[in-house]
Amino acid sequence: MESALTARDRVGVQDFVLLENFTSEAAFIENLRKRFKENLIYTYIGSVLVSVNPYKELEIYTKNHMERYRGVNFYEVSPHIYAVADNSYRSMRSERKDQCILISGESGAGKTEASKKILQYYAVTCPASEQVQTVKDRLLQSNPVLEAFGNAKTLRNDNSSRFGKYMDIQFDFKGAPVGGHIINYLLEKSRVVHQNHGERNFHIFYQLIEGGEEDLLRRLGLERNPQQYQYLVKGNCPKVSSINDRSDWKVVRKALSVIGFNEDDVEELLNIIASVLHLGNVQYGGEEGNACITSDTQIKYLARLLGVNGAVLTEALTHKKIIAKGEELMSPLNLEQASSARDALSKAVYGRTFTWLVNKINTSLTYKVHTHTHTHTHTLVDGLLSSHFYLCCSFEQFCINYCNEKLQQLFIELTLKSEQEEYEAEGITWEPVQYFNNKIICDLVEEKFKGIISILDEECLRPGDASDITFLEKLEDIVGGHPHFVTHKLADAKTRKVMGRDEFRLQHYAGEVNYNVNGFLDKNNDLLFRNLKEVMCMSENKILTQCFDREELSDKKRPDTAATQFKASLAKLMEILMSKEPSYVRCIKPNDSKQAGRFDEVLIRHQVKYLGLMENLRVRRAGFAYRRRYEVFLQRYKSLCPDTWPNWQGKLSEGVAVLVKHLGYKPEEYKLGRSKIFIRFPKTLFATEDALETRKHSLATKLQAGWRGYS
Ligand code: AOV
Repeated sequence: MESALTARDRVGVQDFVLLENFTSEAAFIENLRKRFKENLIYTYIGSVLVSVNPYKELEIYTKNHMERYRGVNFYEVSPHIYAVADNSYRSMRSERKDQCILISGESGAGKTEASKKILQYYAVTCPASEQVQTVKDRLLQSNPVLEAFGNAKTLRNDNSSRFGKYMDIQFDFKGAPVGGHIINYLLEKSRVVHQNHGERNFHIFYQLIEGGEEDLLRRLGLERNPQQYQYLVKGNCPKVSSINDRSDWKVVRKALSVIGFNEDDVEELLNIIASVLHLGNVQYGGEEGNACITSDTQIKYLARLLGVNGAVLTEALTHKKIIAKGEELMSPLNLEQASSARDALSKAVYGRTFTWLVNKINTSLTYKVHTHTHTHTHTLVDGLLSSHFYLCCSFEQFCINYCNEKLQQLFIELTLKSEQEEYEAEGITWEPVQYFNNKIICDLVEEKFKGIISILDEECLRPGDASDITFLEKLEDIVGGHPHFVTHKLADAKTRKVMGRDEFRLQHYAGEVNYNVNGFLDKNNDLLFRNLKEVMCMSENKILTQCFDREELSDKKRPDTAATQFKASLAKLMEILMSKEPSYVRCIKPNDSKQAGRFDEVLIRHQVKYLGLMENLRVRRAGFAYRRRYEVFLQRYKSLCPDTWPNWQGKLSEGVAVLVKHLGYKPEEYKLGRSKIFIRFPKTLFATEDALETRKHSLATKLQAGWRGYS
């Protein structure tokens, strides 16, 4: 039998708080490596779960595994995503407090998979009536639909979510899931019209083209060849070995019907998807710089599929309506303006349809019976800080990194808060911990009037010569002196070498990121020419009539900019999360080549840093490495003391006191709280674990000897 000591040598510790040298990043990574080699992809930092993507199917998600984690304490079984799901569920039921599970990590680290595992766990283990079964099915089936429309193949992940997602599941008093709600954030709309080399557009386009039935494609005017479509050829990557578009199409079609989409809904939805492809193929030519559409083939399809007038659409795709001296005039667009108007329309149509889709799913998940409910929330905010810091980031990445900065702030605040609360609840003196508060960076981005978003908005609203470069200059004027901000002009000679003149650099909590201001104004404005909006408002497509509201045309007020909308939705998200009890899953990507078994230390060290794991561990270890409820501690170790074995009759806390005294714990090594024992150093606990192992070993030997005696 392997002793506890050698097992620990081989597979590492299952909770980082038990690392002797807990401030050493090298020791942290070594522990992760040992476990990864043994296919132990999960490790705790206290109650935070760290997960390393194995890039291969592991036999750890069976029904048996689910059963093993049901109702079991965190530390009795090896770390697992099911333990987090189960604990969170039980806290919700026993403490009647809303819960949330926050899953973070960079692209391809395993967030989506983690959230699916949690959903599956609930689908299998929670009680179910017939009505509940429908909700469970719909919750599960919402995934393939959202993935078809919101995920795409990127260089970093073949199935990358290109939007942030927050999912809420409501449970009734019996603990059965009875409803759900999804909020989507910041879909990467630019992907609809452009993809980088080696990347694809959203899956649904390829699924439809590869899997769509013959007469469906005929009706939509589509050919079964993605290479025919301008919006699908930019990345030069129509096929992906890990993706089967044809079979995924079937899955999505089925999922749509489970969720409650009728044939009409599906038809209108596909009309839109096909329209976007036709729009992409609208080509411009023209004399004297005025754009005109070279062939009306696409317009004919568009008119039919969108239910709009072809001539009006053609005009809107080549002209801009301006109001001069109270009169409306149509001013022709040049080639470049016309192409960008067309692309803006495609992005708007796709983006709004996606939001419609999410709302439609939400309607199907709406909880209809009014009884007392407890909400259990899962949050997945996708696309954490790019690990390629040297690459220059765009407006979208700026928003995502701002979101990560906020989530990190929440994480630090809540971890510290819960530590502090636990110490107080247990009557143990709290020892304050020093940590980096990233509020200063959040303020730099979001502060009213003086923050980057405000400055950007102001440039977007300013008539005249406002441009991306004037925005950069304004930044230099207003936040130039901020310790976390620098530009080429303001930088020292060394930094200047790695910065372009059209970039600014933010010192995020996790590292430095350069942002190229190119496109910031346009993307933040996110404007659609008025006449294109008018055409869409006239559409007879039932989905588009819900997406383009006529009121938008009469509204004189400018809609909020993209960054301001995002800031508001983030503030709302933070408020929701603050009101719940959080659990955390921190996902790590082991290598950039999506390979099983490869542990790329540089890449991992980087993630450990920007996920703030060392900081997290430091906070968790500030006082005591280990804490357990009295009954759990006593149950596990009572055999080591004759006075507590086999049945301790008195108070639990007294039993534990007797036990640790017998084990020779020194007063500075532990503290007894109201319901838990706190142990300061891992070595104390290891000595006890080893004693337990030795006892089991000698018992087993005795038993064997006895057995032989009888035979
Ligand atoms: P992400 O959600 O974190 O990226 P995913 O959850 O999509 O990453 O994971 C990427 C790929 O890694 C999956 O498609 C699986 O092939 C594999 N994978 C992840 N977790 C596991 C696991 N537990 N077991 C086996 N394979 C796994 V993004 O959505 O890009 O930010 O935007």
